[in-house]
Amino acid sequence: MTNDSPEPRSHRTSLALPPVIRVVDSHTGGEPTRVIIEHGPDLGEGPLELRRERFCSEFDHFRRAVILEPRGSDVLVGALPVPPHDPSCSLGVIFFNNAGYLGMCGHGMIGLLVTLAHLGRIQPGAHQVETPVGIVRTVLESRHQATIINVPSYRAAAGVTLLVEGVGPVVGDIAWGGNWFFLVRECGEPVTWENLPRLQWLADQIQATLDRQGVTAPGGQRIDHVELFGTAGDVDADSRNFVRCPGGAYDRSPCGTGTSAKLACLAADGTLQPGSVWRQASIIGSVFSARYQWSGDHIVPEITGQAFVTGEQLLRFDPDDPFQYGIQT
Ligand code: PYC
Repeated sequence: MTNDSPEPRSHRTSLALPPVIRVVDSHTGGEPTRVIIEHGPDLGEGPLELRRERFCSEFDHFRRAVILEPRGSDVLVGALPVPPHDPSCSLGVIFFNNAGYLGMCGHGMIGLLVTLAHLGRIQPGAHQVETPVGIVRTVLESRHQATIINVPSYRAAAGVTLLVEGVGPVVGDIAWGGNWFFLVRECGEPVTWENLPRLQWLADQIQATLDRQGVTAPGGQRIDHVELFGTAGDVDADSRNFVRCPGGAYDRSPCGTGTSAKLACLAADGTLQPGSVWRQASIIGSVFSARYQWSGDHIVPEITGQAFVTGEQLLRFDPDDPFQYGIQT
């Protein structure tokens, strides 16, 4: 380092990374997924929630190396396929991003299926996939299209008022769709591409307020996704959303788990009947088609979307590279 160079935001550790990791990248409605194909960490056996904890406690350097810049980005979601614990499943998967680990990931699941089909590892038809938050039934419908029958989803609280600094009262619902969401139906802002900076700012403020005021989901779990809704505008859809993900980036897709949480709210309000189609547009105009069925006091959401493979590569990790573990933010 020269005197005028800042301390690099590198991660100082002696933890080992393989020299190369093979990945396939795709996007689902604009939101990228990176599937680890070879040389991922060996998380051993056992329930997926325990293997996710092991990923976090023993291999978090792997997550950072694969997801953070310069090899990845804040928008990217990683998918590590693992052997299932539940014998009814053909596959398990753990999703991760720039901030940590996800319960489920709807766009990521569609990306995973399309990627595995691209590699010739699965054929069109039904595939049952285990995640740390439950089993997701899936149907690969074509080379690019899949439907996921998500984990049971529900609304935990309706009409929660947050006093957001610089904004005032913001009313939202708290719902589970495989991750926890704070959903704001009337956010007082146009939910349009042109208004992106303002939506990002508002969602940041809402997330900060949830954290500061200790507003949590049942059991004290952190609500780490914020979802703002508006009219669909010129897109053929019922609604358009802006979804802030846990690491601060916004979801380019309509967010599979966020759409599941939305369906749970619509079902609880009685404004969407079981089996009726809800078309959810994202802030960039991509659309998921969704419906639900009741199962006791939860709903079972069904989300259909399209994904496309964008690249296949070997990520390289050189021990001499100060940024082999990613640029720390
Ligand atoms: O599609 O469920 C989803 C998702 C979660 C975070 C990013 N995408």
